[in-house]
Amino acid sequence: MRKVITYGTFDLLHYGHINLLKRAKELGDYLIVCVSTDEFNWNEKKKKSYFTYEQRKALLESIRYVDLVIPEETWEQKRNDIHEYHIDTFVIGDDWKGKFDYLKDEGCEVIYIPRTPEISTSQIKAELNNGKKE
Ligand code: C2G
Repeated sequence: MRKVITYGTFDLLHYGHINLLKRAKELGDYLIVCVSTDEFNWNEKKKKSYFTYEQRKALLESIRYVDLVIPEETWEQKRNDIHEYHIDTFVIGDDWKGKFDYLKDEGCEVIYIPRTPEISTSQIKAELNNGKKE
């Protein structure tokens, strides 16, 4: 069984996230999504997500491509996760291109998937705040 893992905040879940998860699942048989906790989001990414960790976890667990959702609490946990969950492939959007190549040293394939253009959580928030979209 080929196991795939990906990491992210996945706030205000949108079709860009779904495209990523669909393509990640196509690379294996079992997809683990490591979703950033509220503390990690704020302390490490200066992001305050609209939905809490528990809400974002529940949303991700409802997606047909996703087999398991676990918390992302540190940048460093990826190495350990790969061994603990016997991961074959690490996947993430190409906005992170090159940033996680070191995971190949752990015997894991690293794949950067093109982001879905024209959609992002920050853009959704901005357009709602500016009244561009009802
Ligand atoms: N994504 C995408 N297309 C978009 C928006 C997001 O493909 N239009 C992808 C991102 O590239 C990422 C995933 O969806 O692979 C989740 O996006 P974010 O929630 O923005 O994740 P991020 O804040 O980049 O956190 O340790 C890694 C970090 O936790 C990644």
